[in-house]
Amino acid sequence: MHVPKAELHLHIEGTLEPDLAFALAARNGVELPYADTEELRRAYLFEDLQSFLDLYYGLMAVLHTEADFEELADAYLARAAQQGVRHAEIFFDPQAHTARGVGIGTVIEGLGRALDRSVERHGVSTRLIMCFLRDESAESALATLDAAKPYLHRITGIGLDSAEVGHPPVKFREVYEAAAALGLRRVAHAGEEGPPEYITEALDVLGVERIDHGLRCVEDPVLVERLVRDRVPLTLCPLSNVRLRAVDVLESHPLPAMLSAGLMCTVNSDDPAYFGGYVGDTFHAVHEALGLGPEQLRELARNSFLASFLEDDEGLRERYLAEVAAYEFD
Ligand code: ES4
Ligand code: ZN
Repeated sequence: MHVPKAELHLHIEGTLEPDLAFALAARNGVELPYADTEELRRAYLFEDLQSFLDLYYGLMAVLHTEADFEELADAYLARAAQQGVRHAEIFFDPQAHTARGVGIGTVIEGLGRALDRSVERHGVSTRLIMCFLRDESAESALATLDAAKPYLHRITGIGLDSAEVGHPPVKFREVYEAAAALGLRRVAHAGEEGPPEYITEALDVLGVERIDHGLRCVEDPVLVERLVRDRVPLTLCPLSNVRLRAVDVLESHPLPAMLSAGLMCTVNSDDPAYFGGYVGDTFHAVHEALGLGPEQLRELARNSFLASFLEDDEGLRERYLAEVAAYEFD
């Protein structure tokens, strides 16, 4: 579905398509534990978040050079443009690479090379959000923030991802305070598999401006009331929720009820190479499975630009919003 939209919840490592993974494996002399792309695709039967993460971190072994990261990001931006994405705020996981001996500069400069040419090549504006792995220590997150200091001109904000349960937001209070002092914007995954309390804690303790996922807020009416009142954006990822079994089937996703409740929802693809669709496909899927019509799809698209970190270019935001308003659904 081509309505102009911003993608706000997208892990660049989750855009690694099997074809590119095998090409990079060959180029870098990495042996993958799958015979071919078919066998790899057959491994995409996830039980939960952790079973996905095991495969996701494993496949990253093919990413080594700046050129690899550039190619990964450029391939995503090309696909995103085809799906109506005008603006992308892209997550990356530096610790998943530095733990394998790949320098943080290689990661950021490689991604940065693709992002620098994105407007000209693909018509997609971009921002970069550096995520910390919440199943690693707070000290590791602080060291990562420190290592990123030479590259902060490329980074708009920080996020928190990976295995959620047992790793509450408060664990990262210090690194979020340090990032805020550096002028970085703050988001965090919360309420994907973790309880609604993690959403409250991300807001109160980490000072986040958006909640990534936030799905489980629906279990707490008082929290929903707060999120509605404060217009806290939620970056929902319905196809991810189905694949990782947060919901049984797409038809039972609470998105329509969340919109009706007045929550500021956006829809996003999360890890599109793994979860069966990019964000245009996701818009199409929620239209088909949940019966969302033009009015709601336009609201989702509008929310995506309202929630994006475009404060440094309000003219661009206005242009995007005008495009959404003028779009004709067929
Ligand atoms: C992720 Cl779906 C999801 N949840 C948490 N962390 C992640 N990293 C990549 N995809
Ligand atoms: Zn995510």
